[in-house]
Amino acid sequence: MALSPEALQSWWMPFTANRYFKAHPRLIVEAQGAYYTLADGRRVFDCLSGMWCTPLGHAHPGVVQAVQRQVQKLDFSPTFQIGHPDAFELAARIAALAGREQDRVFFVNSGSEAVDTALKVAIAYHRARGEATRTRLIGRERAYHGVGLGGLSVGGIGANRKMFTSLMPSGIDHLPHTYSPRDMAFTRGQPDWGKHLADELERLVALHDASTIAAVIVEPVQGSTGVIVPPRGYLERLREICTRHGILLIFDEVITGLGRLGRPFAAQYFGVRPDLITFAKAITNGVVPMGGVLVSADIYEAFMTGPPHAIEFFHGHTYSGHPLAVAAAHASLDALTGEGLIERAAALAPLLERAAHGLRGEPHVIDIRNIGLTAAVELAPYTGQPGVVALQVFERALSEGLLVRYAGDVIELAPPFISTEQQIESMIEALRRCLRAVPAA
Ligand code: PXG
Repeated sequence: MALSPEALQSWWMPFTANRYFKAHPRLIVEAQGAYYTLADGRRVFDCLSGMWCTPLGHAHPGVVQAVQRQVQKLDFSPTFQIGHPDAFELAARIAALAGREQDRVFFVNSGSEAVDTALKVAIAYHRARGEATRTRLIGRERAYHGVGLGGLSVGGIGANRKMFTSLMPSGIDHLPHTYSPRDMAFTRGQPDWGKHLADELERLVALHDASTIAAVIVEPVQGSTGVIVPPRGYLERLREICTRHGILLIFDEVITGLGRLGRPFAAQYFGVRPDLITFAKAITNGVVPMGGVLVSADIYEAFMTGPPHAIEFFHGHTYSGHPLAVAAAHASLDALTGEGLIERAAALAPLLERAAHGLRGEPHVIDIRNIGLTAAVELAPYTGQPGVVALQVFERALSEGLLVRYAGDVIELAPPFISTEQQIESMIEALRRCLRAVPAA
């Protein structure tokens, strides 16, 4: 099935080179397990689990049935001043999985909404406690926190930000990113170099004064800018500094949440306890949009003042806690926990590490990074043409039976947790063939 150029005209596609795409369309028509079927009938292995959101693979029978049943039973329920039972149970379940039973969970519909919600909670929390001067937010270079105005502001990707500076709140600052190829290229897991970069937060505290700072937000592993793994001791140090100065620490776990590192949340993997955790994507296996924020109980309690009939937090979305998303999330958690898939991700991680690092020395490759069940292969850009070598690998990969994702000149890999050892090895061998096939310049 091919669509005519006219048929492709109307959809202005997100984060896509629309003109190039419409001249070279690539269409997916079906998905099953770890594979997509393209419009021309080719089957391709899903190297990034959708966009980090389908660890169970596609069309998981438990999730499919749960959504089908739910749409017949309760297709929509308002959630302002009324609720439906399964959403309460889901919130408790997520908190328990995170080892944070006392936490509260605020449901939203995407990672971007989760981030903006977490930032609003942080600012409102300080105000509720009488520290209304704490409004400054600190993000990090190279961070991706979605496309909401809060997430853009704390984000650190210039191309995403530059058009919209007039819309961003003032009072934002950024920590340096932690990627230094000179000091960490080809590291397996966490680099030993770079813990000292957390001390930059002390510098920002000295500059702005702690009394003006509400929160620091970081992705424990920076995902969409190419799997940048935190240096050993770095997240721990950020936690210490935040605690010392009464600053909230937010982990944006939209990518790392629900098992990617082989533990339910990266906070557990690193043994660091942030005050708030955002999640999205894998919570419903990508089947129905959902996101959320885990909020520690003391933060929630700070809002619970005023008369009991008064709304405590003026925030929410029509689709917060949507019944279909809740059903998909319960079924996804049933599969993740019942089928031991988080443990499986942990068990596959060393294999992915070994296989991915086996690409060292292949053409174009200037770095390989990995942690949990994710890895990245960074390629030397063609002179003056950023992104073009990765685009060529991406296109070549489709004919080698792989759907890879690239950002800049980094190939990101995050296979589904249901992958077999054989599939992961084949994915890397196919990628090796692509690297060899793509011309040098
Ligand atoms: N925070 C983080 C850490 C993310 O990675 C978002 C927020 C925004 O989520 P929504 O649901 O609003 O898109 C993200 C999204 C990639 C890739 O190729 C990564 C994302 C989205 C699409 C592609 O790595 N991350």
